[in-house]
Amino acid sequence: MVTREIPSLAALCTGGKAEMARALAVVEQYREDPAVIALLDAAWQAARAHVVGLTGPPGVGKSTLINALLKIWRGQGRSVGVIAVDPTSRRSGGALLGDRTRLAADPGDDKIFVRSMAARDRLGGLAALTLPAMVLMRAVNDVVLIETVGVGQSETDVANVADTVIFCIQPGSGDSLQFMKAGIMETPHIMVVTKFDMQPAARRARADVEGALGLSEVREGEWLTPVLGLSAARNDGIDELTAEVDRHWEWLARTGEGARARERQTHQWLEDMVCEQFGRRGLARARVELDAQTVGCPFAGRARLIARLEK
Ligand SMILES: Nc1nc2c(ncn2[C@@H]2O[C@H](COP(=O)(O)OP(=O)(O)OP(=O)(O)O)[C@@H](O)[C@H]2O)c(=O)[nH]1
Ligand SMILES: [Mg+2]
Repeated sequence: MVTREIPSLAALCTGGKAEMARALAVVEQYREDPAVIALLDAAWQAARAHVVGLTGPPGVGKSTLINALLKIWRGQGRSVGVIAVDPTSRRSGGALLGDRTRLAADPGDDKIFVRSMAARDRLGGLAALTLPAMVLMRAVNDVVLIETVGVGQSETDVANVADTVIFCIQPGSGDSLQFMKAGIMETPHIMVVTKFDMQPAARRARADVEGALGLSEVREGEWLTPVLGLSAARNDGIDELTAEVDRHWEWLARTGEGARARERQTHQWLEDMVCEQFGRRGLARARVELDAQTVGCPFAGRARLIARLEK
């Protein structure tokens, strides 16, 4: 049991890792508490971090890459929150902190906060706590990194919570590429071919990805997905990746697409939630309100919607 004392946003911003851990525990346990909802909406409005999603099949090198990214971001003085969504938890019944992430983060560094969480059926695979955790970490850190594993559904999920989606592909594996070609997967903002020290398979993989991306039409003013090759194990090409991540963030701000995308995401999240709990008919009943709830206070809006639909 965690104490029900709900931290304020100010306390969260100054309280370091201990306060964040406590806040996440409280949010998880007392999700429908009005004070929790108020905290989440306050954090929502205080959004400051760039939310980066990192996804790719098992073993592609995500954890190794995250370690390399953390080194660079910390070197730049940025604080980073990491959320690792663990797909194996369905069997084991719960994710242990860092049990799959294997991050080499210095535990004494108060500017790196890592939280691993179980993927449940909620939100189509993303952990039910992922969105609230992201919102809290986004109000406190400079960068929030969300790692998900898999091919297909989880890419779509992470695209729904991240500003920038990085998709990792492994030399010699054609699977993920098939999803892209078939249009099952949304085009990520940055494509990365990992283990680029594995020549020539890595070069071939990059050429394949470039070929697959060439199939989709790019319109004037749209973001052109770069395809990078890097070796996280050799710390080679990571600077180029962080530069592209920053470039995408600037593009989102410059074009206004960042704010529009966040609004679409909120709408989608509320819609998924209503549909999951109340079905298509519930969704039809909630449609008008849903549109009004997408801005401002989505957590309070969600609670109001649920209360009304349960009547
Ligand atoms: N040659 C080479 N091997 C790498 C590189 N990066 C990671 N690996 C190896 O690939 C394997 C998987 O790396 P991880 O970073 O654990 O991959 P992951 O995507 O986090 O894996 P899961 O968490 O199981 O999904 C390990 O044996 C790494 O040592 C790289 O740049 N080059
Ligand atoms: Mg991993």
